[in-house]
Amino acid sequence: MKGTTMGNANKKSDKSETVPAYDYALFGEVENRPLDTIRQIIGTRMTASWQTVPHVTHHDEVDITELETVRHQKNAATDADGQKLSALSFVIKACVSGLKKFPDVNSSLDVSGKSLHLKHYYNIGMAVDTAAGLIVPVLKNVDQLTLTEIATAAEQLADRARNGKLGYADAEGGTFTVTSLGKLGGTGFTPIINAPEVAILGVSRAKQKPIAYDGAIVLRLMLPLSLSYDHRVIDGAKAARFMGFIREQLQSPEQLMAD
Ligand code: CAO
Repeated sequence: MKGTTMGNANKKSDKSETVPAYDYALFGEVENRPLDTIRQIIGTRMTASWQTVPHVTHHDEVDITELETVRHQKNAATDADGQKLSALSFVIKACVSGLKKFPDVNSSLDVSGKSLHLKHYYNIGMAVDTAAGLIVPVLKNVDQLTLTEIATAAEQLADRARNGKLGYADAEGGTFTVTSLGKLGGTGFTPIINAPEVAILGVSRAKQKPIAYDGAIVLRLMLPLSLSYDHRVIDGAKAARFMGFIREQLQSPEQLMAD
């Protein structure tokens, strides 16, 4: 008798958690397109992360006026065959410095929920928009790379992702992810954490904005950043400190170029 009651309760709960099937053809013509494997994997991973990880997103803006000036100067001085520096390579380098200073952000929660796996390596997942859908290959050991090497590695990895040339190992071992919609626009978004990582940094489009600077209102180039984090592991204050550190790094671009 007890077993039957439990069974019914579970059945009820299953129903309430599922979006009901719908006959869309009742209202007009409908085409049914099967989802390819990548789309199905994206769906499964996103749902798992969204349903199991308590997400919070912290938004901020960084003044990258100086960063873009030094970057363009450096790129103009680089010959045609040389590697140009992308803005994203500065962001990735700043993140690695941040992960070293805030080790919890470079961790994963044990499945028991009772301990953290703190990783002493820095592998940055980079979301790439491809014809097949979103792919997140991983830049390995980024702490051992110069800014120019990060730019080269990111470009090559994105090219391989777009050309369907990635192997399974290319998407493994990430410790933190960066997702940039900068080229496409937007003032901010709430990225879904690439679990079991515990944080992801979203980059939106930099825009000239009037802001108070040295006692005057001036136009500065502001970059919106959005950090989604797993609140089981990272508290809001730590996320704000991590973001503040990233902001300081990006506002000292010469330092990022020198290291
Ligand atoms: N603000 C304004 N313009 C930006 C910008 C930003 N934050 N970031 C890039 N741009 C512009 C610049 O004009 C830049 O050219 P310069 O370097 O010469 O100034 C150009 O876009 C470069 O864009 P890119 O896309 O070729 O290269 P990238 O290094 O910025 O990004 C990659 C590489 C792979 C991250 C990107 O191509 C991509 O695929 N992004 C989509 C990721 C995605 O889908 N995320 C969503 C995940 S959640 O669904």
